Amino acid sequence: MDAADTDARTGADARLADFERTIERDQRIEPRDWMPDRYRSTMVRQIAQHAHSEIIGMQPEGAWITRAPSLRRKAILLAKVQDEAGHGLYLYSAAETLGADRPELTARLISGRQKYSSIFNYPTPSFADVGVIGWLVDGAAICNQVPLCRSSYGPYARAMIRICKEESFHQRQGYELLMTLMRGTEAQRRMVQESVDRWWWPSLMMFGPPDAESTHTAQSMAWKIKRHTNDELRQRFVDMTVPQAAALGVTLPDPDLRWNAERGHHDFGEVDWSELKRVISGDGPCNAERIEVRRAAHEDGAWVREAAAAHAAKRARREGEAA
Ligand code: BYC
Repeated sequence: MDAADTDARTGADARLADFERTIERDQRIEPRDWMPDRYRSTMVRQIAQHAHSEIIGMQPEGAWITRAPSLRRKAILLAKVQDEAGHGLYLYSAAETLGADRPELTARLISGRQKYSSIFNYPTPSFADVGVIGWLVDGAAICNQVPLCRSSYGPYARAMIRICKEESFHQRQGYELLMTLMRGTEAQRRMVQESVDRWWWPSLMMFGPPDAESTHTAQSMAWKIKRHTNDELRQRFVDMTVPQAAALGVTLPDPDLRWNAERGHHDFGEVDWSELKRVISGDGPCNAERIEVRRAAHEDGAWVREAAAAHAAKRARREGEAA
């Protein structure tokens, strides 16, 4: 090995040591810092999947905007769905700081090469679903995302702070809608219960496969991208939700759900992991429809992208002439 090789090796070792020290001290990795290729690709994978989830997640509730039962409910729902679009854009920007190309990420979503959350592949046949998504789905998202505010990649962690604040508001609006329905007629109470029955198990699946089957958790915990395992967060969500269900007066559809004083947590039944696998692999109730809507929206928006690019080129030409 000659002197140049030795220098290069020392430089690479020093960069890795720097990176590891930053993680160890709970400091943030920033876009211009050196990072291992696998850290970068893991971050792009997780942030892209998260961004796609926000954008696809606009569809199930968006379907109710034109049918919301009052002007007030319509305005609230419209604002919520717009927030999800904002979260998606924020997250795509965070992925761009890692060198990801946004059109390429969209192409990967549409062609099924990149995932989005399983939860958005379920239908929303009743207006109670709007409330239950706010309560359970946004509740699960908060449980998962609050620890991500301390994630080791700076732009992602900072994006998560604002996103979590908005998600908390979303969760409260869902709960408030459900409280209103539960104070209503017998038919409205039945509608809420029927919706809870459909969304409970898919909400538990949002946290990902059980720890023993999770491919990325160990490495992502070591890099402090994830601060808790999938099963830890799932348990936290169950513990948090049980008293809320009791206050609402709904039953969670799990005969095995009970307080375990010894563990200090609720025990709960086994999630149907084969269903999660099926939905993730594209065979859920609405996968094809969700992607088709996204593909059509992307094609319909082509003229906007072309116009923006033409405008930017014209401006650059003018500035070039003026210089
Ligand atoms: N659905 O090794 P694992 C929202 C994939 S949006 C689909 O445990 P990881 C909201 C996983 O990607 C909710 N895929 O992975 C928006 C991996 O596949 P690849 C989205 C899933 O990354 C609008 C494989 O399975 N939230 O909040 O360590 C309205 C193995 O899993 C799912 C986020 O994205 C799933 N449920 O942990 C309301 C949060 N679970 O990539 C709400 C950020 C797992 O190897 N993401 N997979 O092909 C995370 O915290 C983590 O990525 C996960 C998975 C906990 C989701």
